Amino acid sequence: MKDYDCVIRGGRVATATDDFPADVAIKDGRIAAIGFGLAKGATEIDAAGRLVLPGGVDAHCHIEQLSAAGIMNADTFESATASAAFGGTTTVIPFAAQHVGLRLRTVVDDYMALARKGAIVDYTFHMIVADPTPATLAEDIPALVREGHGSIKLFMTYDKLKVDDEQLLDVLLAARRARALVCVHAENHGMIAWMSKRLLEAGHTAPKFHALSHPRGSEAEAIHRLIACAELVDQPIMIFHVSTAEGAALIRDARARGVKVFAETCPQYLTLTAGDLDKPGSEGAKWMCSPPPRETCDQEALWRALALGDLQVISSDHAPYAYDATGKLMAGPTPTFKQIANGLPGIEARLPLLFDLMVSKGRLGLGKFVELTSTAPSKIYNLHPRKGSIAIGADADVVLWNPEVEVTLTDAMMHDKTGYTPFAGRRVKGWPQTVLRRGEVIVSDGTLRAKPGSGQFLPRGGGAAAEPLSAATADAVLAARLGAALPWRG
Ligand code: DUC
Ligand code: ZN
Ligand code: ZN
Repeated sequence: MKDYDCVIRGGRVATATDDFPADVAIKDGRIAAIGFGLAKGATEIDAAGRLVLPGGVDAHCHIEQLSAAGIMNADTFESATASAAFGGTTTVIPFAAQHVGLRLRTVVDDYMALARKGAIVDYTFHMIVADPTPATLAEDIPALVREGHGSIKLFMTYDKLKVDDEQLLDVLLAARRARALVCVHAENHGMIAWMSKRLLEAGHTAPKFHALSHPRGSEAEAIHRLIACAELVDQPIMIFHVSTAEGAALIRDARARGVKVFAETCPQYLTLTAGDLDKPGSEGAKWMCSPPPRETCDQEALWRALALGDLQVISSDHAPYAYDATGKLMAGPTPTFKQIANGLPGIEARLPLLFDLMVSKGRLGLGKFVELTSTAPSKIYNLHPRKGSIAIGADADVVLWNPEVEVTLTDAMMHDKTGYTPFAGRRVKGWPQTVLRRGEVIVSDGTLRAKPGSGQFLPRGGGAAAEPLSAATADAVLAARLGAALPWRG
């Protein structure tokens, strides 16, 4: 019998911190040895000329999710996770999305069943809380976190999903007690509704006006308010899809004050602008996401924030809506921007786009690429050390990148079911050619080799990221002086 199930030989291994030539041996789905002269494996993979990187962790993607407006994602767990695998991602964190009136426990059970049937890569969930009833807060959140659902997502906008400030505080407190991380879509609902109404009244209905209807200040205002609420109850938060320079600056200030705030951006905010929505007819709908792409100066500010560590993660926010009557054009061929589902596909393009920008073009470099797309999300979401690195004992989620090959992205080459990519036409250098998940080759030679349902659920608590600071804030000191009860303590 061979010592190892598989040995990947002759490649250059890179982690968030190191970059060195080595062979990688795999046994029982885990990395068993890293070095030279390793014994032969039952299978051998020649990695000469390849970079050997940990599989990507996409910590924000919408899969098989029904929107509050009743529009279904184009992807199933099978198609989205196949697409993820082709793009070098081996772990995903999609959503179990509660709508008002639904019991959170039932919602989570339903999404777990869908993933169990279809997922090809490993997965865990964020629980979207849209209806923070006493049962949700006092029963479902604590029990579900104990069962391995260690993060919650809240919306500050969208008619049927948004929580008001009191509900936001209620959920932050429930999460604090359960030790779950709270992720938030932070945009000011009133500003968006007000702008949308006036734009539509003036006849400005085309997709490009979506960008104007989400003023940049709506993000900054909501981030500011969110951070103030999180600080009040001393609850760690993750701010999703930061799109503006002002938003990034607020996060920097809060972190400098010692508030426990994590933040994410997405490839669309680093590569697209509001101008991309300006297309003939309804075509711009394919570039419509919320928050919208901004300006090139925002892209520069986001890159700086990533370099400085103010933003720690780059996720896809894959939200696939087909460009037809089942998705973007559900309200007809010429919908107003307000009738178009928000979201764009990106689960497959995320890593090739970022590899090209960060490694091939040299922006921040290879270590930071691995950190932002794999290691940091796995640490923040408590999947480390199992995921997010090439290390002994870690799951053998390994991607062999060809750093030399050049590819032009097209709609047809994507494996998700959206039917288009907003990144079509971009030429990227570097491609994830061979993908292993727990030691099994799931993509090679452009072919998917794993079965739907072979992805595993990754139970996790909130972990270190969700631990409150328990700092003596000025509010807490005053409350103690007054002998007041401290709802946010203990
Ligand atoms: N905006 C969201 O709030 N969710 C899904 C995708 C998007 O663009
Ligand atoms: Zn969002
Ligand atoms: Zn999203």
